[in-house]
Amino acid sequence: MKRDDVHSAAAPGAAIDASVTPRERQDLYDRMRPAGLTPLWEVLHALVPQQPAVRTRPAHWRWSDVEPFLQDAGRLITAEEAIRRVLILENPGWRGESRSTGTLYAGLQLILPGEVAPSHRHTQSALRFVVDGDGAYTAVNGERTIMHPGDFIITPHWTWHDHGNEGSQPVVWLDGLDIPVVAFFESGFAENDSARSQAVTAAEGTSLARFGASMLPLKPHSPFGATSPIFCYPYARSREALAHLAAHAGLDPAHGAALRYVNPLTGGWAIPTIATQLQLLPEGFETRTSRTTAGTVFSVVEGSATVTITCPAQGPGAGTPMRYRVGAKDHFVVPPWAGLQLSAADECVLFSFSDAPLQQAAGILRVQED
Ligand code: GTQ
Repeated sequence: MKRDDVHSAAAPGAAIDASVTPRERQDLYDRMRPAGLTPLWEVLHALVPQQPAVRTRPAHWRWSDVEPFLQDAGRLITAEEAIRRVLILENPGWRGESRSTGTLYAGLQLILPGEVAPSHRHTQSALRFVVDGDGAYTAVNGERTIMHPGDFIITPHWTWHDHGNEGSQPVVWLDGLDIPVVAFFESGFAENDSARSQAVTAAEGTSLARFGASMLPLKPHSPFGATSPIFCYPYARSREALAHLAAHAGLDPAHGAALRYVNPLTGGWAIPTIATQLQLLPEGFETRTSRTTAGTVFSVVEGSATVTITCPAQGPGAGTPMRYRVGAKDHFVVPPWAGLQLSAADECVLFSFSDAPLQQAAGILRVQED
């Protein structure tokens, strides 16, 4: 009998008992299955891989491909009936599972003038990044914020939130949620509000005035627990900061001018489970290749770039670089541990989110820059 037939999972050099047949072992496995037992040594290499076993694939959704489907959805179902009229950016490696990466959900939500997406709350944390159109609102905890392209808005876990559009344009934003994480923990709760839209109890801009002027209230106050008390980070401010840094403060070779969104009460991530950042690449800037175990969803805000994604040496798509030419309002996914290189054709601004805070908390985040 060949050694490999008997000991498929054996470590090199391991002592082997050649008198045992594969059938004897299979019999044992068959007998123990009804007892709820299974042998680790048959699965150890898959359970504890030497390199990340990545199902997430590189993916690109062109705005010109997506927008007509959003328009069609707008004709065929109301926001109220749908509750949330969203087209999920489903990763080809996770078809049927509503995931953009293994841990993150992303979708594009459309709300037409006059519509309301009714108030509800859930354990999942959500971010909104405004992609197209102006004048819709999100309400969180009694405060509304009017959405402008590029604004980053948080709906903290277990807070009532509703969306509406009292403007004159259709509005589309990117939804990012930790849905797969909460599902993994089997810990999701949700409730519908008795009110269609929650009552407005605070003037627009109150949370930003209280927490977003590099100042904090004199008395301790943390309305959303571990989540940032600022629930709208206006694009105009973030972009101005990045433009200043790009012009006057030098560029990070792997990221250009880049800043992360912060919880001003802790200095930590704005959302406890999701890292969010904005970066600006000057015209012609070519980043160095970087990779991180945190799979990432990108939204192109302005400009255009060539994105080169190189998957790890093992697994589907191994080693062959994928190259996307991306423009404003496009979305793309960089899988965990894939190399990412960006070349800006013209000045380019990118928003992105990942599961880095969870990996950091677990001590498993790896980042590599060439
Ligand atoms: O707006 O609350 O894309 O609950 C998916 C689930 C959006 C939302 C989504 C949600 C929401």
